[in-house]
Amino acid sequence: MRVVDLRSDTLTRPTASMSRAMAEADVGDDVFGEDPTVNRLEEMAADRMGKAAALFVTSGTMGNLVSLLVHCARGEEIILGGSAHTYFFEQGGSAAVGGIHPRTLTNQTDGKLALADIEAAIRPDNVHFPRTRLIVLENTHNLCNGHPLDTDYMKAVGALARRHGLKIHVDGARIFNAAAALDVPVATLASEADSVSFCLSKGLGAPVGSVLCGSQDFISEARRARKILGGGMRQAGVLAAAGIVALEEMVERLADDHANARRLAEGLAEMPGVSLDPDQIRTNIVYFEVNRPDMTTPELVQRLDDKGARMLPVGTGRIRAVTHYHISSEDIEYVLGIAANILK
Ligand code: TLP
Repeated sequence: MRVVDLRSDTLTRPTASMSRAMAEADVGDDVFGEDPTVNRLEEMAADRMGKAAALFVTSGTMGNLVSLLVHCARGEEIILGGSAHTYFFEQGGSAAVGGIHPRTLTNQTDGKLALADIEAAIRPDNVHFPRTRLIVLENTHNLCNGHPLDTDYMKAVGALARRHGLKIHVDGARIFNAAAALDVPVATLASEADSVSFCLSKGLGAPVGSVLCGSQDFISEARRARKILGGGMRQAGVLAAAGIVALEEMVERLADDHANARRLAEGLAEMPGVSLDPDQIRTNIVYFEVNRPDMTTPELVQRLDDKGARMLPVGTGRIRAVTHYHISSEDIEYVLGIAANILK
């Protein structure tokens, strides 16, 4: 049976040129700093992100945790959205591993944290309180319809952070999608961030890995934090090689994923019982809800799956579909056909 799998852009398998690059990668021991392919990927990533240095890490989760461990000491506080991946989907790693206290704010529907809310959450110097150190933003925002955070917003948060002596970490798992959607260089979106992590293994299609970018001093400390978490990967050039191809060949095509997501959203929005505003879909993530007397959300997900349209139930009542480079515009029409049949 033909299956169109829209559960996540993490499902992408390496392209032919990635497989070739992995097989031919020149490698060395990266814990000694001697893997030429990892070093090249890190230089490329730092350059793209407009930062001085970068570190190849196993995953987005590790990139975020390493960053938090470097920015904050035990007992210090981070401000982040209650819908942030770092808060919601990373096992509470900041607290569990780093003793870092998360202070959550309500995300706006577009993934932003209201400036007034951030300002109000910053702790005054008082013996009762943890010290606020860091603001964590997410771009694009996974749980908020994959919404991109724009340059003006980043500048405003940057000014606020500087006023209060705070640092900014951006979970930029999909920041290249944000840059494509907003048509700005990714370095512009990252310019206010003290650190930014991005994933090679999502829309960019590499099989494994993320990169954390920041200043030289920050990355030196991050290298230590990665090691204590068991992330020193030795001949990691076999993986980094795919990451280099991802940066070279997979960034330009992200706009296709966005167009496919938009088409999917427009099609779904017309079906009876579906609630979804296609104008909210700016990148490659589509969420929708279904309110029908004849089927529950899990039943709908199962019926779609049975016919070959695979999507992800998220929380109670939401369904997520993510486009990526294995998904063609024809696949979208196929999925819409299946959904129309079930929801007619
Ligand atoms: N997100 C995954 C799941 O964990 C939900 C997905 O399928 O979308 N930041 C953001 C914004 C993410 O969406 C993810 C992964 C991560 C960090 C973590 O990356 P990994 O999975 O590489 O640890």
